Amino acid sequence: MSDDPTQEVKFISSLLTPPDEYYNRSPKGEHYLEEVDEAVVIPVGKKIRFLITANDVIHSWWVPDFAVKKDAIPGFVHEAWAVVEEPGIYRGKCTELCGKDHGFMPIVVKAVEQAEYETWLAMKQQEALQVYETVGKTWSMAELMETGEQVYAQACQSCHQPNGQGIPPAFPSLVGQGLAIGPIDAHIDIVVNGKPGSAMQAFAAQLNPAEIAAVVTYERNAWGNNVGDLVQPRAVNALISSEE
Ligand code: HEC
Ligand SMILES: [Cu+2]
Repeated sequence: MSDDPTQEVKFISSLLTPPDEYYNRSPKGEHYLEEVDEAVVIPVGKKIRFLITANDVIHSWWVPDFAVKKDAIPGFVHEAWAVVEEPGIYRGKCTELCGKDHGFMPIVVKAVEQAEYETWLAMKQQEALQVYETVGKTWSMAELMETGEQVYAQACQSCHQPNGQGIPPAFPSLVGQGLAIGPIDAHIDIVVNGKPGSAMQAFAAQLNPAEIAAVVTYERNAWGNNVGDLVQPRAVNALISSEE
């Protein structure tokens, strides 16, 4: 991101186009499959170095306006550079036939004046600090349950259902059986890492450690599970950091 490592910020840039558009249930928007929730922000007029890799299969990072097209390969770091003169939104996409979701991997780069870049950077650093503080503090059972309920509603109930009973056999019930009342480490692990080869995805990138701790606590104590234990965010954070 820059030659000053203290500027380091982390974010995930995900496809913004709603499924209704690609399943033809609603009209397609102007930037259909070329829009993301978090653009890569860079300053104009500076030589920007991109370091490109992958964590699953081979992709390729292609932004035609920058004349950059580089394979993104697990275990390798490729580099490219560009100087962007004009502020604006630059769109690209994955250009390697990487798998079934290949057509759903847009790249959006937002080039801005240096001052705007610095504002963005300060905002991202502030966000990171907030997560850091939230993760570091000791949470009460009530706080974990409240946040856990929200996280569950947003990220889990589409499969496991609002009452936790799932839709067996496709989506297992979390009530009175299995990991939700079983060993706590294995329970955290399946939420953090998912279950490869099943619809249970890894949530480590999508939820922060506090959200994961809260949703695990919620599952263990909602719907009559009443296991009575709780998970602190810092324990989840330690687990994730030890795996990196
Ligand atoms: C897209 C559907 C889907 C979503 C969303 C989902 N899960 Fe799952 N979940 C599954 C499936 C399928 C399994 C069974 C995996 C297997 O064992 O093959 C599973 C398994 C589990 C298990 C282990 C159950 C057991 O006793 O073996 C837990 C715990 C769990 N999910 C928690 C969550 C939490 C917490 C969330 C939200 C943060 C979540 N899941 C979101 C589909 C989903
Ligand atoms: Cu790809």
